[in-house]
Amino acid sequence: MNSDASRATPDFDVVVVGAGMSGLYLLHRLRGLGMSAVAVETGDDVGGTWYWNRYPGARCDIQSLDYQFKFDPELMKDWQWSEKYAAQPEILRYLQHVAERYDLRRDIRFGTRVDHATWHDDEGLWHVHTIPADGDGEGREITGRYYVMATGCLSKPKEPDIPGTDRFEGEVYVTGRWPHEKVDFTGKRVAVIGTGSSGIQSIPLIAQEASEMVVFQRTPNYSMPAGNGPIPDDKRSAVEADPAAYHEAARWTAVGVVVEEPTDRVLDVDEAERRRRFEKAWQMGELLAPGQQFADLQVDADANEAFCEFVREKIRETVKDPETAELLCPKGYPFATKRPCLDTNYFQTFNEDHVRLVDLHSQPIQAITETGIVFGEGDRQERHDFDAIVYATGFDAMTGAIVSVDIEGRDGATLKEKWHAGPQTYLGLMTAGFPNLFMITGPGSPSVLSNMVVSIEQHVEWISDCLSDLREHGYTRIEPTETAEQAWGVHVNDCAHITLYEDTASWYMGANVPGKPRVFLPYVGGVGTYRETCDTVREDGYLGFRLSGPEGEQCHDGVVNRLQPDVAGLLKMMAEAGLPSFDSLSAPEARALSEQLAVANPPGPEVGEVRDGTYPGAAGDLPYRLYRPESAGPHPIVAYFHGGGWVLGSHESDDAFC
Ligand code: NA7
Repeated sequence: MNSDASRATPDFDVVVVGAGMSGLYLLHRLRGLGMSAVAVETGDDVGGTWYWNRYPGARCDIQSLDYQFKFDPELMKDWQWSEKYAAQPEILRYLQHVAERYDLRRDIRFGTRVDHATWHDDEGLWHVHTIPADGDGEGREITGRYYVMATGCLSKPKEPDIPGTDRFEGEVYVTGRWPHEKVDFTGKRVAVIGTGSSGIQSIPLIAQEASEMVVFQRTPNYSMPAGNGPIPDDKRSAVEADPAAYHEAARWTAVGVVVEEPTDRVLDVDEAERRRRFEKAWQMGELLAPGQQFADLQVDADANEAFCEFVREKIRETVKDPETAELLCPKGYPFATKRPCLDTNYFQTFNEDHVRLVDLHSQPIQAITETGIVFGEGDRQERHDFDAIVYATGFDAMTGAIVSVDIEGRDGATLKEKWHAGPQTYLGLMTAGFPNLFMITGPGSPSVLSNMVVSIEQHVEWISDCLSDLREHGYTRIEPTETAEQAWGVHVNDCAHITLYEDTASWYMGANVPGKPRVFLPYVGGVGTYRETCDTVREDGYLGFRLSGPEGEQCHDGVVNRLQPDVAGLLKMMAEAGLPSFDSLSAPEARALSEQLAVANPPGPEVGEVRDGTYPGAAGDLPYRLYRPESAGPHPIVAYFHGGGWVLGSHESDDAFC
């Protein structure tokens, strides 16, 4: 490391990209630490997601009281939310209020885009090149010791991937780049392409104005009624009883919202009880409601399918035309492995005479023309003229906004090249080879699988604490080690492997963008566990990071998460239940405890035959148990060896699994 590094004087301690929630809070924190910072923002005001997504019906789908900053109790006191799920204009007003309350706009360069950013290793500084967002005017360069991408996870709309999009001569709208003035669809023939959250929220409202609407659906989505309205009493009283305790509890939950965490499994309860709970979840109007009824929806395909079928029944009950209802029923992928939605009258909209659903699997779009859309093949080909086309086709999620800026790290390596097969990060916060570059809610962190505000606050606080620590100890550079980064990647994948997520073509997997590598992008281990991990890294002398500065260098290399996630989960549960840890027991005691725990295991599925026997081994007879399916053989054989040595349990304790 070059000791000149710290001596070069940057324009700012920190250059931040983005003035959405992350950028705003980061500016506030850095100011509190006495660090100089500037944020560069393409939009002409603050708000990020809530600045751009102004389409009709845009609103949060985590309850407003949870979807707000908690870092300042005074801020919480002086803002009253009007609805259970606040609409975009209200959330934008809130973020404008935050900007005003903390006088943040003076540190933001609006209407400015970062074009490229280059790390100068000799100076230990980032050179950030900006251009006017409208392309009109000179580029400028800002230098900063630290560079933070606060660019949001769903901020770069997906490039159009339908032939002819630029030919259409009518009105064109993209949900993620909606005009600032109201769009009037009255009396117009409108096409909406895409049925993710943005489509599902906007379709019912656009349909109220349009004379004719055609919805082009590629994948039907699981959506539940939002039940929007005034703030529910139970939520208000839970928060108001002790706001500090409520929000502190949320920070340690799996998703960043205080919810009940059940232990029951779907198929362990009888049909009537299952339906009662599914119905309760449906009526709650919350994305997290199904997971508050049962513990295994995200890990057991049969359990998940039971809930999927319940949702399909609801759709069939709601949509009058059976053919349309069937097309709207999501099939072939588990609930919540694509982002599920909350809606207001989405399925009901298809009962309107002027609304039609086109299933793109049976009638794919052939081309967009000057006047409309040609879809279907052969004798099912149709040509339909429209006055307006709305693209609700989603985003290049989690990595799109980061790699759309040319970021060049040490030795001329670019982030785009480094991430060509998928993002590699340590904790979703930093990436090796790019010193002093931070990401807020980056890939490999809980981000989109959580209440974003809780995750944003956690990242902003970790990064600002880190910068403060570096300053205090005279360090001017920080970078993760290859070892730590690689191990974190393995851990992120290990966690994803025990869920149902990876089998679904979703934007969580990068599958919505042609050519994007199929990698599970967020961290599914949970917000609380992740927070604990980040805290451990810091307390452990920045484990897995290399720090350096004029006074020297420190590298506490290592791996923060060595255990398989399911093993870690079991050990955590045991600790929470007050059980002794295995390493404190003798082998017979540990075996006895293991047998005792196995008693609580539910029975396995019915099989044709279970037979016990013994098999001659070198050291005497070995017991075996044979499970034979009921169907006629010959069957493939799976041998499950319950190993020797220091092994807990036996074939009996793993009976359900076998
Ligand atoms: P999403 O959830 O990515 O939804 C995009 C929708 O557009 C989805 O139904 C896509 O189908 C569809 N799509 C994308 N490209 C095409 C093409 N080429 N042709 C037809 N249909 C297409 O984005 P949203 O903006 O709705 O929501 C993003 C998040 O914002 C949301 O999850 C919440 O977190 C808030 P697909 O499913 O890929 O087959």
